[in-house]
Amino acid sequence: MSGLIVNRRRFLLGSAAVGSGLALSGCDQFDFLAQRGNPVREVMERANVLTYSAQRALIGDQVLAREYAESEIRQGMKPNGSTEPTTPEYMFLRQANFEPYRLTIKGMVEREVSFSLAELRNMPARTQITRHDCVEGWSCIAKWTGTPLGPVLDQAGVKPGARFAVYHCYDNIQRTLSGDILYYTSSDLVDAYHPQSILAYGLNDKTLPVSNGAPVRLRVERALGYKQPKYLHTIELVDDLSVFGRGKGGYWEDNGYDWYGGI
Ligand SMILES: Nc1nc2c(c(=O)[nH]1)N[C@H]1C(S)=C(S)[C@@H](COP(=O)(O)O)O[C@H]1N2
Ligand SMILES: [Mo]
Repeated sequence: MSGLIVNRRRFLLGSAAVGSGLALSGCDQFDFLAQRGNPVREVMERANVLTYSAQRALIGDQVLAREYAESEIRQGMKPNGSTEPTTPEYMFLRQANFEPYRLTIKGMVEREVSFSLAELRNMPARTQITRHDCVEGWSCIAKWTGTPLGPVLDQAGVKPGARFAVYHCYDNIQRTLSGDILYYTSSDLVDAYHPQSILAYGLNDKTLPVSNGAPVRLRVERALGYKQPKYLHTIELVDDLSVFGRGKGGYWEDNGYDWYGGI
C-alpha cells in the first residue's frame, strides 16, 4: 500500500513538472500544437493522461452504473445468502413491523446520529433500475428505491481522517462454536458518496421484503452482490478495517473474496 502511495506521488510530481515546463515556454499561440508528431504536443498529451490517471487514483471516478428500462425487469429479485435472519434483535423488529428500527451512523463522525424508517422515507428519494451481479454467476435486474447515503452521512459529519464505511447487519450468516458471525461489509468513501449508493427500502415498487434485506439494505451499484449489505443497522466510519472480523473488511472478504469487489 505505501509503495502505491509513493508511486502516485511520483506520478503527480511528474505531471506537475511537465506542466510547469510548458508554462515556462510562455507560448502566446498554440497553432504548432495542432501538428501531429510535434514533440511538445506529445508531451502535453501524455501529461493529460498522467493527470487524468493520477486524479482517478486519488479522488476516484463517479461513473454511473448502467440503469435499465422497466421492460428489462424480467423476474423478481432472487433472494440469496441470509433470507430470514433469526437473531433475537431482528425477530423482535420484524414482529413489530420495524417500528422501533433505527439506522445508526457512528465512528469517525462529528455527531452520532440515528434515523427511524419513517425519517429515512421522508428524506429525498432516488429510484434506479440496475443489475445485481452475484459472484455465484447469476444476475437480476431490479428497481430499487431509497435515500442517497451521502447526504445521510453528511448529517453525521464525517471526520477528515475517515477512509471507510463499515456496514453492520442483523443477520447471523454463520454459526460457530465460539458464537454467531454477523454479516458485515465495507466500502471506501468514494463508493459511499456515489450518487447511486442508496439506503434502499423499496424493491420493484413494493416495500423491501425480508428475503431481500428489510427494512433497509444498501445498494452500491458498481460492486458485486456481496457488497450490497441487507438487514443494515449501523454504518461505522473508520480509518482501519483490521479490527473487524478477520480484518479483511467483510464476511465474504474474510473468506477470500476481493475487498473492492467492483464490476
Ligand atoms: N446482511 C447480508 N447481506 C448480504 C448477504 C447476506 O447473506 N447477508 N448476501 C450478499 C450476497 S452474496 C448477495 S448476492 C446479495 C443478495 O441479495 P438479494 O437477497 O437481494 O438477492 O446480498 C448480499 N448482502
Ligand atoms: Mo452474492
